[in-house]
Amino acid sequence: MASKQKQTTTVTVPDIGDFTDVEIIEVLVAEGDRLSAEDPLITLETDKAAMDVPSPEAGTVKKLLVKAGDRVSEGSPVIELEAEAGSGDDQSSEKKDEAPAKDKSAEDTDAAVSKEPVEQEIRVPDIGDFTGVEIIEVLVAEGDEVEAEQGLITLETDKAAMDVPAPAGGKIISLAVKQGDKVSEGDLVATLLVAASPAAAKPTEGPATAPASEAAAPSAAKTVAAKPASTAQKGQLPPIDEAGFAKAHASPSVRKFARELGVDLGRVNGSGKKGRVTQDDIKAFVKSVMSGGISTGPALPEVPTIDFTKFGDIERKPLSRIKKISGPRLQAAWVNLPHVTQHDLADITELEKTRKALKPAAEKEGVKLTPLAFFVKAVVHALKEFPEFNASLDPDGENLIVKKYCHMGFAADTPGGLVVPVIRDADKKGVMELAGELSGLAGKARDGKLKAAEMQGGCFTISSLGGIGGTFFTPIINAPEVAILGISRAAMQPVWDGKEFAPRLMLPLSLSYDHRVIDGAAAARFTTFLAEVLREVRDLAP
Ligand code: CAO
Repeated sequence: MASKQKQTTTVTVPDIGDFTDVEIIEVLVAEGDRLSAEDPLITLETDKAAMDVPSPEAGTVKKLLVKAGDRVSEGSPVIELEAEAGSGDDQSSEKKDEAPAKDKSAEDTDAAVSKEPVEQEIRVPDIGDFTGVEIIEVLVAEGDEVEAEQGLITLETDKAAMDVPAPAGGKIISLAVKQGDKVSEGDLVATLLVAASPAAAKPTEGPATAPASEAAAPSAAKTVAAKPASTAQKGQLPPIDEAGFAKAHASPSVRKFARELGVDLGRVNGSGKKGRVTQDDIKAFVKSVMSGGISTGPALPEVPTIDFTKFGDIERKPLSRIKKISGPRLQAAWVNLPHVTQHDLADITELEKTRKALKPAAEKEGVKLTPLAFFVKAVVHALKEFPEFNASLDPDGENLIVKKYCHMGFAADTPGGLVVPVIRDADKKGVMELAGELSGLAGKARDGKLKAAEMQGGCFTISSLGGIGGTFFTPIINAPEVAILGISRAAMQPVWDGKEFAPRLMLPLSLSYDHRVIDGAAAARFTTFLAEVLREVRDLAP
């Protein structure tokens, strides 16, 4: 045994992706604390994620080099750690020895499986409630060598197309179907001569949950139900939702572990301090999914992957960082919230006169008074009148969380993509102050200088394309908000006043709302009220 010798090392912030200057929201240790390897030291929070920095080895905290509120980047010192060199080394070498030993035994188990090629009948797997489903394409021919998971036939229902893949690598010795045939679960597709490789032999091992009779069946001529490639199965891990993964509270090593297993961290309940996800939580999650204990819901049908180079020259341009972050969020909102959009027109003829009259005075104050400031103020009034629009649904869908504050988000178009700065306490501000904040935040957004806090806490979002053009559109709700107002370009229109057509400046409004929370009647009342406030320039004083 090595003699225990004290050794002081400085623990620094590891690679935390593209983030710099990240705030420490919590320091989890104190000087003198004894730590085990992987114990969390500090929690960092970006606008996208909270993450812990763990101790790389066991030891005692000799000196704390940071405090809550400090900002750090990769390489910033966190603590001085007095490690016991002997014990630390022993531990890591033990760990190193352990892993390969496990791999080795796994290989040995695989290698011990039968060396004889075996015939497998491949049958149509569980395809839900569908029967008599048409085979629109046969992707292989008799005599073809196929790899595990390679598609054999494509089925098409009125809802989805799906492939039936080979459960193992091998040679197709006979095909039982042809294009145009109609098949149901259990129908024979093909017979496969499975090569005697460990991978090919895997199905004969049987999953732990397989019925005893199946697990004990002889390996020759075994019937295997293949999995359709594009439908979700019980016992199949759900795809990773990047936004949820990024937000999950876990250390870098746990994140890495989750990635290796393909686990969506956002779905795992953390049992650690403050809900931190641990390696054991991930293992428990995987076990639970595999045994069918956690339902992962149906997978979305996939968009076909196309090799565009077959049709002409292409250029591959990476998406901006903002687009990579906002894309999954927009998609999550689109697929999780039942959107309905209510359209209306508001007469802003008088409002525009008021704005034009006030504009020179505003300019003297250095403020650009655009119509948007009035729209924000009018929406604030509508939110006060209809508080269920200033709310979010509980994640379990049981309660509505109505907010007593009113922070207004607005979509801003920037060279990097769409961002949503938030005006705090918009209900406590006049039109002139709102105009100042709008242009200040929009300028910062365009320069990429918005702070995370300036994009958080929004209650409702306005997306104005009025400066650009268009009539109506369907904005996507900035979930977990429950509604968003899209505003298009105002235009002069002839409006019947009871006696004649009068030229009026009409503003197109498009209110998308979460139909789980808001009824159509409430949405129509909201836009009608909003149009009235705008028409009468009611309570819109500067
Ligand atoms: N109708 C007619 N004219 C309008 C208008 C409307 N609804 N809204 C703005 N305008 C006019 C303004 O009056 C201004 O003209 P003047 O200079 O003559 O006064 C001009 O259009 C330009 O306004 P702006 O765009 O500079 O300022 P804004 O306050 O209206 O908007 C901001 C600021 C940040 C919202 C805007 O620049 C922006 O980024 N819009 C895009 C938002 C977006 O991408 N939404 C889609 C998201 S997907 O849901």
